[in-house]
Amino acid sequence: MVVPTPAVRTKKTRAVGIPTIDLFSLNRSELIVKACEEYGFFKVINHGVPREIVMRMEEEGQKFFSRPTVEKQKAGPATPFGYGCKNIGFNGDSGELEYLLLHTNPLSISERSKSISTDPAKFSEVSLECHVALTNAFFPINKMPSGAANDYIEAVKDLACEILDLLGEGLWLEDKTVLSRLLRDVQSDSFFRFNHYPPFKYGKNNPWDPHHKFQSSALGDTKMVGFGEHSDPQILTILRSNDVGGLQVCINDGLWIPVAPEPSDFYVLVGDALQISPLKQACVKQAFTNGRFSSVRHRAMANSAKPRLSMVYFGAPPLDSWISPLPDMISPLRPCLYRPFTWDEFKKAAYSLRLSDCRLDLFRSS
Ligand code: GA4
Repeated sequence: MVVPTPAVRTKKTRAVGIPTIDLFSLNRSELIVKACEEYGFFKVINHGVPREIVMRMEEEGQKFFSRPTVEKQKAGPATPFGYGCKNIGFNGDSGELEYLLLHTNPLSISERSKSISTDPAKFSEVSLECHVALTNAFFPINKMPSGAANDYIEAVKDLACEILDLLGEGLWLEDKTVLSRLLRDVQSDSFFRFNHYPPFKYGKNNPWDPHHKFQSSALGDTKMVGFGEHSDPQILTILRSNDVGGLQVCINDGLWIPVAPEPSDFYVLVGDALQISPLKQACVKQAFTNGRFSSVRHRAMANSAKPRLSMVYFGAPPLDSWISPLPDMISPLRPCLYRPFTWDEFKKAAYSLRLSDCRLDLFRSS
């Protein structure tokens, strides 16, 4: 059952509602495919993630961000993992937020750091030790009930995998689990991000005073950008926020739609890699979307009187996975749009560009 959220009128006076997909509904797989095609974005309800797991994670995040700056900085700077404040990525992007970025698979980091961490300035990776230190900084062992972060990450990973399997069903793929297997792979390069957008207050002594950073939004009024416009490079993003608004998605022709905060539900975002759809070279019969789905451009505004917390899981394949459209998605009417490349290659390109750049254009077939 698709339940549109309150409609927002576009310039063309067409009602636009963000699709809500009930994971108990019988036609959920078709609805997920439709939502991915039309919006690249939807909300899931009846998702099965226990509320206690979500609340415990939120509490841990609140505790972490309410610590003194010097303490939080011990888990930084974000290169890209760790605690970051205002700086996003390596190319000068910034936003009105602080965050904690973690790899969900520390073992895979330790393996990788052996091979590619020789140039940390370019594409830095934290070592396993650093990751453990970081996680402990976030959740000190003696205070943590029982791995709040791990429980949360496992639960949202399962949700992402369920959605990808339903997508596989809706696309009539021969192998419905081809995408979810990439996220479940022990080498999966998935991330978890905790964002904290501090309350918007004016004042000389407020380190977050943004008076010089106002930007005009597409809606015509002035807003402060918490996290600038971008698409996520990964396959699928699962986002949950507290009850404070700020997220906006770009639905069509540059129209930005505010997304209502729904602390009990999750929002799902199609990433760049799903726009093409990845698979390991060894698998030959899976489907690819070859541009059938579009990754959704989104941003977060940070002008609420209350702090906004968002917890975001980015489901990604292992670094050596190949990303290229499969024959099923290619036809004379729909020629192959992208050249094949690995997730590693794509991620490096993403990190060498600015946040709002359209990195997929670099990989279009000529
Ligand atoms: C966007 C999605 C994830 O938050 C992220 C971001 C990453 C970062 O914050 O370090 C990037 C951004 C994101 C895309 C382009 C590059 C890399 C900042 C940036 C300018 C963790 C990711 O994987 O890509």
